[in-house]
Amino acid sequence: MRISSTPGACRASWNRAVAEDGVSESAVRGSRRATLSGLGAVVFAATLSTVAGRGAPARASAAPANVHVITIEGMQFRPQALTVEAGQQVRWVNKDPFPHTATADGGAFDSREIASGGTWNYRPARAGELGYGCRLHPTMRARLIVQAPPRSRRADEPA
Ligand SMILES: [Cu+2]
Repeated sequence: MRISSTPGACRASWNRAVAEDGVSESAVRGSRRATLSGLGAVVFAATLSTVAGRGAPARASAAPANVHVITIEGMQFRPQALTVEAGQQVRWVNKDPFPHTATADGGAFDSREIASGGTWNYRPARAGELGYGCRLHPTMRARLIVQAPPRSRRADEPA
């Protein structure tokens, strides 16, 4: 197959090949057409995988209904006070572009550094009110209130 010396020449002969319907160049035209459509398929596949790649993290970060999410954003824990039941899962999600920690006063829990975009999970075992903060930014304060599960439900759950 003949290779065109410049992109412009290549485009011009491609356009001519499409416009005309000559017989003499049909072999050349056929191979060019195959190459171009092959390239198109690659680009299309790449586009598809990009779309799929964007969709996947959104699905992965969507928390199940029984997980309580605390968002860390703008140097704040949101909500500032969260009430959960003992045994339920709490998830901190760091949306700031730098790390934070979720560290309980008295050491009941400590996330260590949660990277930007990262999460940390904690399942409080017993009832109580826990003040916590970020070790890196002392102004960041919040509370986690842990209640005992209702007596009826506790009877249903295995010990
Ligand atoms: Cu912080």
